[in-house]
Amino acid sequence: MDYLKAFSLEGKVALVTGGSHGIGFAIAAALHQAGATIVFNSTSQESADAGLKAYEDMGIKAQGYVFDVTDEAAVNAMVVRIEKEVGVIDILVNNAGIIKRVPMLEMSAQDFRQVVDIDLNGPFIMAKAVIPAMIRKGGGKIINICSMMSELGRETVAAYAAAKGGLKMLTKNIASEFGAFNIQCNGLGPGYIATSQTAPLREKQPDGSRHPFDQFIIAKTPAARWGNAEDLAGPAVFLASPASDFVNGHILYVDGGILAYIGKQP
Ligand code: NAP
Ligand code: GCO
Repeated sequence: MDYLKAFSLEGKVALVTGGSHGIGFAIAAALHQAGATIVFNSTSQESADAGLKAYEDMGIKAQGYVFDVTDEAAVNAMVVRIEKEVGVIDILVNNAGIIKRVPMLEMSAQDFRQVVDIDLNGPFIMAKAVIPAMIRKGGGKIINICSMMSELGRETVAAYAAAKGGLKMLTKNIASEFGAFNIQCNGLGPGYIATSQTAPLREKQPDGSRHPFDQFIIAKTPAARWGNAEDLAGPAVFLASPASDFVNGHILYVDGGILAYIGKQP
């Protein structure tokens, strides 16, 4: 068997939600390099246009669509439109997500619901929309972007941890329910990655020193560095490709070793 060919995505259509920048963009760029046609969505035309420009600057002809992953009617309509304009979605990367860092006793139920809606209900709605055509086509790949918070908690991220913990179990359930249709659903669990989402945790202090949380993560990570979005590229290509056809319901943590390590003695 030509093992390298097993990583090819030639002829595949990949939809990456929230793919205009950050982790989604890096994953989409890697899937394109492996041969996939890239489709992504944003919450605004402005962000979609910025994403299209960024893809173009990399020589990638992507297709951008504007819709909210929590809006089931819009998602269903957009999936039909993408199938008409681009083709059946072979690979879905549920990347879109938000975080609200608020102490639990100060967090409103509305804010809690919004995080869970986008980070957990969104992936459910997206998967439900693409699975029927995957079944008709004979299979597909779903990659849910989980988190360290799929396994661990910390102060101020109750909603996010609940959502990402739920996303881990949704991943296992989709794998269980649709494995017989040659659909593999796995999770990617990034560690602490330097994107706009974590920028507040890395802000320099007024005296020019590193943010305390920045120092904490460096001490907690055997690799002694924050991850880059590009660190997720190879694992994403693996989970999107035939190379992982017998991998199902697995959460692949790409965390520099955080989950394995008690942390450096201060
Ligand atoms: P980011 O830069 O904030 O990007 C988030 C993306 O999600 C944006 O493109 C945004 O779209 C999109 N989005 C948000 N709400 C949406 C909605 N309702 N409908 C459609 N799209 C929506 O974050 P990131 O750091 O790249 O994170 C991407 C994913 O990785 C998230 O699920 C996050 O939880 C997860 N993650 C991040 C880290 C990390 O350390 N950064 C670690 C583990 C997991 P717009 O383009 O319209 O803004
Ligand atoms: C936080 C961070 C984390 C990362 C990521 C870790 O506030 O703790 O935002 O949640 O974003 O999810 O895997």
